[in-house]
Amino acid sequence: MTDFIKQAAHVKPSANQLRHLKETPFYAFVHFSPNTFTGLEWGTGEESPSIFNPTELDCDGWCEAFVSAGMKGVILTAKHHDGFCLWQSKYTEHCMKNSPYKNGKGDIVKELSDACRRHGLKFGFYLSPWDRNSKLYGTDEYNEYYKNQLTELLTNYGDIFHVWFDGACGEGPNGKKQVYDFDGFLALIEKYQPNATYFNDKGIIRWCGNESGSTRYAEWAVVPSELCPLNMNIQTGAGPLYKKGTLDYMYNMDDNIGALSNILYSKGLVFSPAEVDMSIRPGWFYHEDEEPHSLERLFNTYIHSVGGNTTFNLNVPPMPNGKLNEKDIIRLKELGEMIKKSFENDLCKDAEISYLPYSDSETQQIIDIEFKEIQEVKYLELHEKIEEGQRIENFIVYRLDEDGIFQKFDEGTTVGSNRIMKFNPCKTNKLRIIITSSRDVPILDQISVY
Ligand code: FUL
Repeated sequence: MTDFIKQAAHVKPSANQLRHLKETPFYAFVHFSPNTFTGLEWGTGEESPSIFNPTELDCDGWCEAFVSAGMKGVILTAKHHDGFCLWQSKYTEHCMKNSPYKNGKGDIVKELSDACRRHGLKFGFYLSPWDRNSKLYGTDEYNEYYKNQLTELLTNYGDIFHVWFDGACGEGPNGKKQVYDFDGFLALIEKYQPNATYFNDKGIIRWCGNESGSTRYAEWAVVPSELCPLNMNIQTGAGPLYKKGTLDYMYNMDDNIGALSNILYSKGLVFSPAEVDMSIRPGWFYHEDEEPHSLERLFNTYIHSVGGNTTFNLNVPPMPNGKLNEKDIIRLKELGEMIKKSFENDLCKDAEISYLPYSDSETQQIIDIEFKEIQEVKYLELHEKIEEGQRIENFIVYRLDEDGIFQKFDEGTTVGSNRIMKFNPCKTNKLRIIITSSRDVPILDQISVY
């Protein structure tokens, strides 16, 4: 048993996963397609390309708004379930070739990827495997069609940081469903963009299980391999073990996905961090009658995702004219300012930090943070040295009160790549963190207090 726990503590991220967690904790999703013009969320595939005409397309404006929120990348729906391609695909007429935009010569993927580079943002794309337009859908030829499109996107638009595979698999125009050749799709990413991560509901970057920004009470990046068979293929070469349906409860609902009780009887472990995806408005696509979510909701989601050992993919849908709505632009700016203001003054810069043993076990530890004078503390931010694996299971936070007694005032579970604790603000000159349980010697490479 102790060997198993130690093994779990040493399951490590790949270089791509590490880069993803560190360099792009927060990025934008952009849902843009004929749905933007019809008001649907799932297009039928029968929409005429002539309706897609964003006459005032402003990709630079999108990027400025994303940068103002502190985002580091953008994922564009290059093709949603309706099958319409936002670039000049050689393999279908259901694409920009037949849109009035720039007289059929437009390429939104190019315009956005170029704008991203101008604004220092990484670029990635969503390519829906489910295609309600392609007549090939439901046959082996569809997989070839999809691979051809994937190749176009992987080879014509510079570096791609993240590829987003939607798990949806509905019926195509001929009523058939498709068996996706995921191994073939992933081989193309390995070949053309070996530094890219990919999102799949059971992949290298795993779905958090909901689309509302809810996060888990404890988020482990080390989870049973049965949950993430694609990841296991890449890391160990073993065959998929997942049988659809068997693990859905744990995958979608379990609040403590990587807890010992959940991993102990697994068939192996993989490193597979979660991504939280939600939209700034109720819909994924723009609808005139919808409003952006409150700043408070977005900020809290940021704290619980970026500060909860996951990445945050926040969708901001452009309007039919190709611009972002002014209310969304303002909300993004407010969010960026709130993040900046909350985390700009790290009180640890002038503090003394000391590490003491808590017990005979080196997996338990006391960390004392002593400030030069009494400070109001609002947030604690911890980063495990995640390249060595995820270890911390539980910790407690105390503050020294006016009588010189340590009072417990918060507690946490997992830390992982980043854990932000939001406190009821309190005044103290000393904080004590006790790591009460860790799967191996805890290694923190950043401690900040704000
Ligand atoms: C889902 C899709 O069906 C939605 O339309 C949206 O794209 C969301 C991000 O993923 O599976």
